[in-house]
Amino acid sequence: MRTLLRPTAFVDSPFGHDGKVARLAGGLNWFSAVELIRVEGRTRTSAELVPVEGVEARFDEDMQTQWDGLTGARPAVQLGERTIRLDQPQVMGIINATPDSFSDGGQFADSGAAAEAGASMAADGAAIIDVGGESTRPGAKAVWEGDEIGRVAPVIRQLAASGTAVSVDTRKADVMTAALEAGARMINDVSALTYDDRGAGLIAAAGVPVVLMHHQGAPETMQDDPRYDDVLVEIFLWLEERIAAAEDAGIKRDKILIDPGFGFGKNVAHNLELMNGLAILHGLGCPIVLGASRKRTIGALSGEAPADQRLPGSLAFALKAVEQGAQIIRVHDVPETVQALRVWRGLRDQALTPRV
Ligand code: 9MG
Repeated sequence: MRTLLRPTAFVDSPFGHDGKVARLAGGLNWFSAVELIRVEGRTRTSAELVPVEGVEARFDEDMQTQWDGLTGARPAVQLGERTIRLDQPQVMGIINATPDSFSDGGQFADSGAAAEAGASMAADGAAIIDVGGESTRPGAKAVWEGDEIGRVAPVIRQLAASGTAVSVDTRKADVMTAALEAGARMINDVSALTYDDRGAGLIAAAGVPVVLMHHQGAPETMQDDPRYDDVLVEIFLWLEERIAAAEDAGIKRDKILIDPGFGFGKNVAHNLELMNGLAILHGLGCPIVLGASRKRTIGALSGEAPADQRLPGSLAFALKAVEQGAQIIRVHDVPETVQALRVWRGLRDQALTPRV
């Protein structure tokens, strides 16, 4: 049996709450209560809501480690020359260099157009541009490595040459190698290094940050009736195992980012529960990346709005994610998201400014 810690009851500011609130992951959010979720195997057996004040007296070693993760500051991540601060939310812009539809962020005439779109996202305030050459939408088919490299490498080369911080969205070691050679300085692997067993070693050797994303099933079939006993608990435990596997392969913990994989083997109810409880993942001590932009759950909640009309829903999820302390938000619509997050940031800064 073990107990997982889910921060909740967020408060505007710590003023006047000495010892009764804690700061979430060194960011802009403070919480006043913790849900203690007792777990046997992968199943929740009970839950208890307790105030932050005095909670540490109840901790065993495992809970203390989670608490240190929940409340410790996240150091900046380094993408080559670029330092990305994680004490405030950042935006990762999506460039899909796929011959796919607009809904997946693709449909660029050529690599030059894709690189220009990426550069424009960076100018609009995206800290990182994530370049992918294989669609991982539900039902998508795998792409041959050679084709994927041909799609992403020229875009990455151009973007990196202009000084942009670039990550590559791929599951394949050969694509990772080609992308790093072209100038990518981060790997975003939706398989969390389960697809290609050569990935972990090469990432360790390159010393670049990696995003480990939760998923259930393969993209081809992942939306065929996904099931969980407890979505939050299972994602937490799964990511914990993937972090341990990455560390065993030589990847330094401070190079690991985690992502709950919104929509990857999850139905609408799973995605909503995940967003409401996202902050539990800070207990793993790694920065959180979250991508809900234009995803199907938004359509399901809005009369089946098509993907290119899901900006308002995407913004709602982006704001929810930063309320839960997510550090990096992966989006298609960069200027709109940057503006929404700047307004959110202004509100937080105001609440955190002491009155004299
Ligand atoms: C490639 N890709 C598509 N959706 C994603 C998500 O939610 N997170 C990350 N990290 N990558 C994604």
